[in-house]
Amino acid sequence: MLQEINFDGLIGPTHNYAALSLGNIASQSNAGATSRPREAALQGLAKMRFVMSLGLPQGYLLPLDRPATGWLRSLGFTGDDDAVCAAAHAADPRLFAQACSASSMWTANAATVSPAPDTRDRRTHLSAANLARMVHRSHEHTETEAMLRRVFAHPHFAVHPALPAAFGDEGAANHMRLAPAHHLPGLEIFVYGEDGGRFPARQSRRASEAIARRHQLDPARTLFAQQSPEAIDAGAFHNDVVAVANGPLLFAHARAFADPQALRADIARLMPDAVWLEVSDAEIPLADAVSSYLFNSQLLTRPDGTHALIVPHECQTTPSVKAWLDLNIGHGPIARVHVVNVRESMRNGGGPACLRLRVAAAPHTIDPRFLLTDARADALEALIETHWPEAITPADLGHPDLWHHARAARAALHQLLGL
Ligand code: SUG
Repeated sequence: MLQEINFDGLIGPTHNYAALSLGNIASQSNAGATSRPREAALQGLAKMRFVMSLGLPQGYLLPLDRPATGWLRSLGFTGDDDAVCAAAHAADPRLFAQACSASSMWTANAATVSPAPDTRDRRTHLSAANLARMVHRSHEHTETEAMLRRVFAHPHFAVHPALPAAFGDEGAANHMRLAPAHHLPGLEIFVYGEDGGRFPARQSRRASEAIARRHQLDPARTLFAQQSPEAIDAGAFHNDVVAVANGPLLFAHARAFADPQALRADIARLMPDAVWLEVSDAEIPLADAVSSYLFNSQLLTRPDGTHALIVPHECQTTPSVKAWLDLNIGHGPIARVHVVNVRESMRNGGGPACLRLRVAAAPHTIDPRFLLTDARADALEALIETHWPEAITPADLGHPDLWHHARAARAALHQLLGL
């Protein structure tokens, strides 16, 4: 039986604030701040443990190899790893920061996933995302694809490489699925942006259409909706900053989509039982939705069919959001709210939903090394305590100590997991 399994990104030892993402307000406004990779990784693990405590299987994906010396070599730097890093840092500090980012932690951008009940060949299709619009993320996909092929090696899955870079694709962050339950056929909704605003639109419509074709989706049960340009301008660089779907419920800000009426009508026509829960600008101004990341919460189905919302701590400290939650939770489709602290990730624009790739799968089809147990979470915590740097300042990025630290952390992690 297919179940929801969230694959969270283990937050890597080079997590830092380099202001690499134009259009991502948190990333831009924390430029140069001191990051806390150890705390970040422990916060991420605590969230995974919490979701597991709600009765869901929990998976994880590993941090990518950073500094990305292979990528730097492809850009002409030569020598051993330290020589490559030193030369790149001296020649172009921003480029070097783009090689150091731990941005693969946001696994909602690792791939788009179409579960088996929606696809013609009844396999679950995953397409690695090219993340082509942001330089620091554009080189994630090769290693991500290799990891996906390992985790989802069972013949039940079809893993596809990233699309050509001409068509920006950001993975599950711009994709939603509505279905009566995870194991039943659903409606897949691809949300794309159009350029022309003050920030780049990361997801192109052609990329979304290509993914739908590759995943063998039924065109009659596939929708393409445009992100509202004003949401992108307000900092919703991914649709999942202002909308989230789970089961038959779509929870979104009123200004998330360019034409919400049309989308709502299409959904009602194709899935009359779908529930559209919209929050108006009067209840929560768009700017508060973006700064609190209310819609970047994890929406989970509880055993009784009601929904639980896992919100970042910032929702409690944003008055309009707190008031909305106090008034609405327990009096509508969302029965419960749970608060998690993912502050280190939030400061780079990544909330609870950014940190997870949702896959509907049977746990026995997953490589067990990528599924969390309490014992493995204990072991990972101990490893992080020993090997993850406590703090990284911008100057630290150029220091060989950090590169060595990151390599040692990765080797220890691979050894722990038997990889
Ligand atoms: O791509 N931040 C990520 C945040 C991704 C959030 N994911 C989803 N919404 N699904 C991004 O903008 C910032 C890195 C820096 O500035 O150092 C960063 O990459």
